[in-house]
Amino acid sequence: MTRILLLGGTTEASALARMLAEAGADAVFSYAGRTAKPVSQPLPTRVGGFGGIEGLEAYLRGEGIARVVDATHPFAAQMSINAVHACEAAGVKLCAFERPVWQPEEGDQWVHAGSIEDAAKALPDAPARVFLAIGKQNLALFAAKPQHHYLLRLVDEPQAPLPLPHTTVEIARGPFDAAGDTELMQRHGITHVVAKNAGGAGAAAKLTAARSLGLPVIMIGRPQVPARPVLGSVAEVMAWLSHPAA
Ligand code: 3Y8
Ligand code: NAP
Repeated sequence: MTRILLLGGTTEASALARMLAEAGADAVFSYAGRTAKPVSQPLPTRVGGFGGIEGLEAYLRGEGIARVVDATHPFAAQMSINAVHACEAAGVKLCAFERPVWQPEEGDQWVHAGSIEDAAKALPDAPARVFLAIGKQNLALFAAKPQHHYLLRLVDEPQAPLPLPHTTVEIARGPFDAAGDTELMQRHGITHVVAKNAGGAGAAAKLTAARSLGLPVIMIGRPQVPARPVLGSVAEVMAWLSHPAA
């Protein structure tokens, strides 16, 4: 039986986990341990980093992993980089399970930012009310623009003081819906949205809300990751897993 490591943390990873569990696959689900109580999965689950490329290679060898599916978020670039190198070193086949980038639609007012730093620079100088929907890890980059009021949506209550002086914190895990995000943005008088081009359905609600409210979105492009086979659906990944030569 081919032993599979599923690098998770996204809606796609959870959908694949359900399919693998139903198929009785010998698979392990992996979380980084970023959140206090991650959603439970129908597969044996490990939580926490592996210890860099070497740690992941040792894990692959020690656990007899034959296939790795990288279904992490497109902004989890370090994990994806490590997976490419560790799988190469351990002679394990790897594929990525990734959702396509969001494309602007009729009525969208997107300002493209090449990085999270560029997104902070793209905000106006005059005080604004910004829905900063990028999570918690990169907030310090926006301390360069302290004059704005920031609406933050976080998975867990912040444990440390936030690096921004004017904030409102909304604790929510997602996936989100357009009606809820429209109401949230109206209630807070939002004038700008900052988003990562995550793709997928779980975080797209704020884009629909921004469109209906006629608000600009500063859209952060994805970081570069090394080339590896990329599949776009659970069915394609299941087929890849069942073909020894793939
Ligand atoms: C720990 C697992 C599932 C997966 C659900 C998806 C959808 C809801 C939308 C907004 C944007 C954001 C953030 C977001 C979404 C899904 C998906 C997705 C964005 C959980 C989860 C883990 C994480 C980590 C967390 C990050 C943060 C990013 C919040 C679980 C809920 C902003 C990304 O507090 C922290 O340190 C949070 C860190 C990485 C980005 C950041 O830099 O702060 N996700 N999110 C995973 C692990 O430990 O390995 O707790 O249950 C998973 C999901 N978050 O199973 O249905 O698939 O994208 N997650 C972004 O897209 O911009 C919220 O608010 O609109
Ligand atoms: P990252 O910056 O790419 O990775 C940093 C380190 O975290 C990795 O080197 C690895 O540690 C560990 N790690 C990351 N994902 C892991 C996983 N699934 N299993 C085990 N270890 C993991 O990652 P991140 O952006 O912090 O994302 C962390 C998790 O949140 C991932 O599961 C990702 O799918 C999920 N997520 C991230 C975002 C986002 O915006 N970044 C959005 C939604 C969900 P070692 O080097 O020690 O192995």
